[in-house]
Amino acid sequence: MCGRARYIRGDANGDGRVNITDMTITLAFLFQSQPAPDCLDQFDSDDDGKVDTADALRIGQALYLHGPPLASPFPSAGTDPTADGLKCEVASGQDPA
Ligand SMILES: [Ca+2]
Ligand SMILES: [Ca+2]
Ligand SMILES: [Ca+2]
Repeated sequence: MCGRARYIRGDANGDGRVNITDMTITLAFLFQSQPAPDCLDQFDSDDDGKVDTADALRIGQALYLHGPPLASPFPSAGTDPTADGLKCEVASGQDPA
């Protein structure tokens, strides 16, 4: 089901923090054909329903250039408030809570 899993926006590697590593992982996913994560919404930093280079830049803006914080769910985990085509599923065996 789309949008049901809990995640932190921008937290591409799912370690509970959003930092430069997540920028790197987002770019690696885009340009180095890294496998898609269970939750693509994590990569959608600007919440426009697409994953592209703007999402990696958006993390940098929020963290280092005093840009506005990322859209909800951030900085705490939650569900996507805006419906889009990105899949966000919790891997089997994982508790979404
Ligand atoms: Ca992270
Ligand atoms: Ca985006
Ligand atoms: Ca969304």
